Amino acid sequence: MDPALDISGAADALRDGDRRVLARSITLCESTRPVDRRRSAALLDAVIGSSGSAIRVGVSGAPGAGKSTFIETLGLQLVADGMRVAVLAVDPSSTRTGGSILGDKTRMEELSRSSLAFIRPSPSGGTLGGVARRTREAMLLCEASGFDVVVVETVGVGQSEVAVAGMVDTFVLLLAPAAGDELQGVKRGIVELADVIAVNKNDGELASAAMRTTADYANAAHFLRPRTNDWTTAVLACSALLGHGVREVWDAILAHRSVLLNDGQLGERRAEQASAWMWSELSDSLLDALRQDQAVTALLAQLDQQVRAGMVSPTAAALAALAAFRP
Ligand SMILES: Nc1nc2c(ncn2[C@@H]2O[C@H](COP(=O)(O)OP(=O)(O)O)[C@@H](O)[C@H]2O)c(=O)[nH]1
Ligand SMILES: [Mg+2]
Repeated sequence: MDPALDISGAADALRDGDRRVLARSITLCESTRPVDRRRSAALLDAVIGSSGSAIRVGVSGAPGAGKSTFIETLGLQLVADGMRVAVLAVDPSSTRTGGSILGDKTRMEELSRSSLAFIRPSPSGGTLGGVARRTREAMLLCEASGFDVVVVETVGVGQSEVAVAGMVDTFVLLLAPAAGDELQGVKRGIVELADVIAVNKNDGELASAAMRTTADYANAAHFLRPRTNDWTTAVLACSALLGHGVREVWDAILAHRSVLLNDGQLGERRAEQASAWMWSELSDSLLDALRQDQAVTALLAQLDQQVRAGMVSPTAAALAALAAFRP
């Protein structure tokens, strides 16, 4: 816990753009201790009215596709325009490596030196659900402290991409050029989530493969059913390394945003996301409470044995555990 962080003072400091308080507030949100959860909920509640104004962008793609490089190049272009850019990572795999990809200081070094940028790596440890929740909360905190753009980077593990698509306005899928005609190991469902597809590494020896991949996806885009009305998934080639085409990807993000804004789709999307967040928060909290109930956990240990032995059906066991739960 961070007892020195006074909640109403922190809310004011956040709105004044205090970076240290922003970092500490995110740390508070990462804590799973019940007392910290209540404090972070109070803080989020205090700043919710100042949130919501940022352009929320998700960037997904297989490891090595160039997401970090792309976000740094884009971020540098945006801060050069005077925009404030926050970068968050959703990387549940960082539990395995003990450090997140973004945490590696060789990444986004240049962007992190900008006074207009804020880069926050994924917390190590925790489930995807936990990491996703922390990222949503961090996003609100960044917005409250005045960031114009929040970019969320995710690693390519299917589920985290779905989680990120569920918290941003525009979801960008970043692909590396495919060798030959092989379609990449990107699941169709993920491609369908994409509002913008960017084929990266359109440079040097990879340029012709990048152009082929771009053409393949541009063809495929006509058969996709985009999540946004009146929008066809944009497919572009870029080189994050050289900075070519990155501005055009940003323009596509803005074009998608203006379609969303046109007829209230942005508000609808965000309302859906906020509602889904509440329900998942509720089910997580309920499960936590259930697991902390000693009578229930004792009963569940017995039931688990009986379920494994085929003596009790899983359905009956779950109902019995619920019936014993008296919070
Ligand atoms: N040729 C080329 N290499 C790139 C480009 N973007 C990234 N890379 C390289 O691809 C590797 C993975 O990049 P990184 O940004 O860490 O990918 P991430 O895992 O998706 O975040 C690094 O060696 C980068 O230098 C690009 O536009 N062109
Ligand atoms: Mg990365």
